[in-house]
Amino acid sequence: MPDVQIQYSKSASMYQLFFRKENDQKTTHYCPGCGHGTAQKLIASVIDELAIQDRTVFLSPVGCSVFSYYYFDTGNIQCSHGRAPAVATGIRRTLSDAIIIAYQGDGDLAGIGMTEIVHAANRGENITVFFINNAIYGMTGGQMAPTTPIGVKTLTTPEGRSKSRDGNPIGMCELLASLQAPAYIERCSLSTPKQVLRTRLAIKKALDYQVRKKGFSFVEILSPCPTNWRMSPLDARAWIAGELEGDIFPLKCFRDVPQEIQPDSLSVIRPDIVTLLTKDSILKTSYDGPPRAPKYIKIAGFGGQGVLSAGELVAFSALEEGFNVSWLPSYGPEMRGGSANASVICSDEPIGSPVVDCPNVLIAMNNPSLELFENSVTNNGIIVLNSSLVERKPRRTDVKTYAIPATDIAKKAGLVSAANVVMITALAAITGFLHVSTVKHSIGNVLRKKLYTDKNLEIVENTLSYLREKEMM
Ligand SMILES: Cc1ncc(C[n+]2csc(CCOP(=O)(O)OP(=O)(O)O)c2C)c(N)n1
Ligand code: SF4
Repeated sequence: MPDVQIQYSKSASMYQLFFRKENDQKTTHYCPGCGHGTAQKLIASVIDELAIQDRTVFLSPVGCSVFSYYYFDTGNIQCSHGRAPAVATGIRRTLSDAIIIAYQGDGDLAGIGMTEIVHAANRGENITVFFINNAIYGMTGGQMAPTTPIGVKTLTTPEGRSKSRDGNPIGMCELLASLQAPAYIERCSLSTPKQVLRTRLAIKKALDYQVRKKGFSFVEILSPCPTNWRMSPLDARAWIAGELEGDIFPLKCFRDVPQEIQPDSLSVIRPDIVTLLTKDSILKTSYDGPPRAPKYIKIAGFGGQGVLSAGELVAFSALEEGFNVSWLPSYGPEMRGGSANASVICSDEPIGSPVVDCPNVLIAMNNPSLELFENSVTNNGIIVLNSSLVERKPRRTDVKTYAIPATDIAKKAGLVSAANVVMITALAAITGFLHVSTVKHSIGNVLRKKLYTDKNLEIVENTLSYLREKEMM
């Protein structure tokens, strides 16, 4: 027996430790025998081989592979359900050298994301899509997917998928191959070691095409989901070989026609759009005062408190004062009563991302908002809290706190929903970063019900009286 030493090591493109869980940093969250683990291992090893780790951006989908960003030591973006090809397109247009991997399940790609994938393929975007087809919605517990074969029992088809009721399984390779633009389309499988090796070859070819700017590449990987198929890992792989690979999803290369991508379609930042986004062109006014410190503002409360409109009020006012502005709303699934927050950035410089992770201004409209965001405020930041509803003081001692009884002031004037206007007026008056006169002017732009404009203006004056009385301005 020769002296063979087998050394097991992870690809350099995967993190050596996964920081998702404190008590287990070595294993992924995938079930035993899941194809995601195998597919991701193959992708990581090809990234290593092609030496593209530093310029790879891995797009995680919604689905069982939602946590891929804990595993890939590359650029990472977590996309909304089904939207990876659209996100990939955005990155392609701005970073011409990035290697972009959209990794998607069958629910993600062939269900909710069908439009995005078809159009990205039709445009021949120079991106790579790995389509993990396990013929079921894994993450949500085993509902029928667009690719579930006829007769297969799932949570939503307990008697088996029916052709007349549910339609036929969709062959994504066949569908995309009907378009002219794609460069490479292949269907592979993880059923046997031989097929796994073939899959690696396809992954390599797809990424190599992207590196060489040969156009849109798409690899479908038939992948086991033992948990939702209710099979052992071995039986699951045998089922792929016996059932899926046959007539339903034949393994083959559907397209191999490398394209000549025009350099200007790889990165088209349109100068006219960039100019449009700068303050001068929006406002046709110019701010020529001294540089102003940017404001990263988080306004948080419950749905119905006017949190998003408060953000708009700041955004409109800041625009009027010549700032570049972004406004990003975020709300829970409930229209009313759930949590809501708005991120607003006001800056003299162009704004790269509208996300506010570490606000230097927090406006907390209720208790949970203070709990949630207090620790994210930067040193020397500001917390303006609605003391009518927030019951405690901030624990932070390195930030300045202003307690304004916003709900009470608004209620007293007969319009409880205007607590948001109280808070923004206070923010402007206390910090001076916006003129109160501008806020007053913007109220008309933001409030759709003009009826309430006068009442809100009255509330602005009441707020100013309160601040003067308390010597806060
Ligand atoms: C907008 C939206 N709709 C629906 C869901 C619920 N959802 C989460 S994952 C998923 C399907 C996942 O299936 P698939 O893409 O096949 O990935 P898998 O989990 O099998 O890897 C669905 C429908 C959601 N999170 N967001
Ligand atoms: S449910 Fe299925 S797809 Fe999801 S991790 Fe488990 S085996 Fe994989």
